[in-house]
Amino acid sequence: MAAPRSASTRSGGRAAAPQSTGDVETSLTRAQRLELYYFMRLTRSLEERLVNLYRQTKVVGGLFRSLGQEADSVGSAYALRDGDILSPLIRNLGSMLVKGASPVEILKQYMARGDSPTRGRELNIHFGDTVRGFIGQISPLGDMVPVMAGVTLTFKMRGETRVGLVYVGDGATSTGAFHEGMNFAAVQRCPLVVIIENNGYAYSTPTSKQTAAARLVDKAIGYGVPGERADGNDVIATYEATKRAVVRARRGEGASIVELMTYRRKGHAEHDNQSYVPEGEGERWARENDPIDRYVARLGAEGVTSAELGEIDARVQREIDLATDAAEASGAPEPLDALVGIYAVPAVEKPLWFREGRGAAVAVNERPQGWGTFDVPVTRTD
Ligand SMILES: Cc1ncc(C[n+]2csc(CCOP(=O)(O)OP(=O)(O)O)c2C)c(N)n1
Ligand SMILES: [Mg+2]
Repeated sequence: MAAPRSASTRSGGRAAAPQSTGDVETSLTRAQRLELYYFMRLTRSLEERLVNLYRQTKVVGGLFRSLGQEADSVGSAYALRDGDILSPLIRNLGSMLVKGASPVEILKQYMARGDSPTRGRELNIHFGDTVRGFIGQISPLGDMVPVMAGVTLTFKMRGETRVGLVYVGDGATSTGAFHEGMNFAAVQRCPLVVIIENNGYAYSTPTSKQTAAARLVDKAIGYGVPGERADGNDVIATYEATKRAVVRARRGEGASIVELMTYRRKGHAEHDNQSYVPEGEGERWARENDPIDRYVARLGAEGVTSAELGEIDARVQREIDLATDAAEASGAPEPLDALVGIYAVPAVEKPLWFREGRGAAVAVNERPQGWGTFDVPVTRTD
């Protein structure tokens, strides 16, 4: 049965879910349909703000856009409920917003501020929150599949009805890690939904040049799990396909693959000029298959007025402006922050056996006192 969404995780709360009528509940209330629009618009506008900040050199690190893929992130994450865990990738800002990440923490994180989630110590996209249910991603492609197989095996062993969802790109499906994690999740019947975001490219490599499989969803057959392919630029179709897989997982029916067909309209990151993309391809997708334009047309046909959508747009702009002001006003990290929240305090750790009696190398060579990164007095033993 679909649980009501908690109102606790974000400003304005979450729209209440419809009551389940039994089997797989995929229908959405009007408020929820508007909320999907809000999250897609928020994703796009927040990324546009990040591009402005990037061009002012205020973003630390690269910037990966999900332009044209907002429906796949938002629609799939929306199929989860509180307590479920989602493992995002570089193009899943929308999924993180659905799971409760706020614009201000995202802007602070991208600007590497001292009061950002990782205090400026990690790559801008590498942060998570296990309470709200999105875990920090790591860069090696495919590696989050075995990690999430483990996370969801824990749910199963504890007898919890929680579900995990992991995103992989078309490129990541060709890694060994994807195969091992997928096979493990399948045979252990882990409550895991594996979303393949097929956006046509892995960096500069078109999908047809990195795999001979015509349909990535067909890989599900080899793993012995259900697979479904959906239009990733249709937020409702994405939500419904993911929801079916989530419900199966929650019922104890194990892992599934959902392939979402979409298109990466920008380069791999902001620095990539897409010289390898055939002329006019991106423009055609923008013109004919923009997920937000398509959804606006659909909502219009369902009786949502442009004034209602305009109100949501204005709310999104207000939230992003306030968040930008707060992020700009917060300061750079303090050097000592580098030593907070780590597993060991190097200066007071017992030296490794082969260094015993010789003093820790860090005390001798690597961290002169003048750097000011120690708050613990260092005692030389030699
Ligand atoms: C194992 C591994 N190989 C290569 C890379 C470098 N790399 C980072 S993103 C990327 C392309 C990923 O393509 P895809 O999986 O289709 O995801 P998309 O960027 O299209 O969302 C590559 C090759 C990496 N991070 N990890
Ligand atoms: Mg790709």
